[in-house]
Amino acid sequence: MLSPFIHREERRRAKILVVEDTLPTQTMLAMLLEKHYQVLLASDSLEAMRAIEQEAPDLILLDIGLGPHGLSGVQLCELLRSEKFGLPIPIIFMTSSDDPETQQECWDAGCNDFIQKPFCDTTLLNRIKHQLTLSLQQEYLTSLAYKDALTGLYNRRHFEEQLRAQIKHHVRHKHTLTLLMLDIDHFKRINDDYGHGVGDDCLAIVARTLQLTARRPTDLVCRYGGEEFALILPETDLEGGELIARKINMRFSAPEKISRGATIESAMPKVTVSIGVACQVPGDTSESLVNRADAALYEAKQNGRNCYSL
Ligand code: GH3
Ligand code: MG
Ligand code: MG
Ligand code: MG
Ligand code: MG
Repeated sequence: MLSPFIHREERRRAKILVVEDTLPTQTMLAMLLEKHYQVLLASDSLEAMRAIEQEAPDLILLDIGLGPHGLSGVQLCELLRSEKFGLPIPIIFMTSSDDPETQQECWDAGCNDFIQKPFCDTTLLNRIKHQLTLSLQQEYLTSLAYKDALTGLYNRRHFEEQLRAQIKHHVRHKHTLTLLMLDIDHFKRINDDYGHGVGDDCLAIVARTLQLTARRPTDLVCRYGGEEFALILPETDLEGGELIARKINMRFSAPEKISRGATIESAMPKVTVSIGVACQVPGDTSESLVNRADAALYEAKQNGRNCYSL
């Protein structure tokens, strides 16, 4: 059963990148695909990389032999599937080769399907459609596994995976990462006084406010549990983490002074938060870092709430 999300996505015209060095074949494919999709064309690996970075295609139709310049189709596919790029979109090879070894190389490089030339138009179109459907289903299942439905934030599973990966990355590059653990103050009272519906609305507004405060593209805001949130701030030292914590506290404690809409709405009950800030030190694991941020959060609660602690 597909979700409504998939039907909505399907209405958008998907972008297909055709990587083909033989001009007549390229033109023929473009004419066939343009009836159903947005078509991007590339004649070699360099043009293909540029199109991938600038246009974010939904699927790649890839020729094996790409002329004398740049990478072959198989090399390009390997590169796109490497850890560095990790491109998740479907790749379909097209080639006239009927050599089993060559075909095996394509599968080993990480393609999703393989079509031998000359191909039947109907089958090509249906295979593309099939791969696009699979990738939308995959995207939907991933969002179910890693996102929180109420706030739209990433969930604890994603937080834990990302924190482990980020700690490794920061150790390798000798950079600093800061973690904020945040808990809404006396949230039980909000539920008791206003009902769970209003409580849920508060959680969504808090989530949005956190996203508007930690604005770097690499910052990661997660719902850690019930009314607890976690912010991973890459390339950020303790001072930078403190600055974000102070901004968050300010947005919740003095909403009327804040412009640009990033505030708790006036009709909602007043919400404040307590925050624990911890900076990665040598030898840290994700558990030890979370424990220190948690201890700092506990201290902020002890210090009277609506504040942060280091
Ligand atoms: P403190 O300042 O010490 O953190 O007090 P508190 O009342 O926030 O702490 P406590 O942990 O006792 O209460 C958390 C409350 O959060 C209780 C729980 O019902 C509520 N809660 C957790 N998840 C949700 C949710 O998804 N929706 C709503 N409405 N409430 C939730
Ligand atoms: Mg060719
Ligand atoms: Mg709590
Ligand atoms: Mg509690
Ligand atoms: Mg609380």
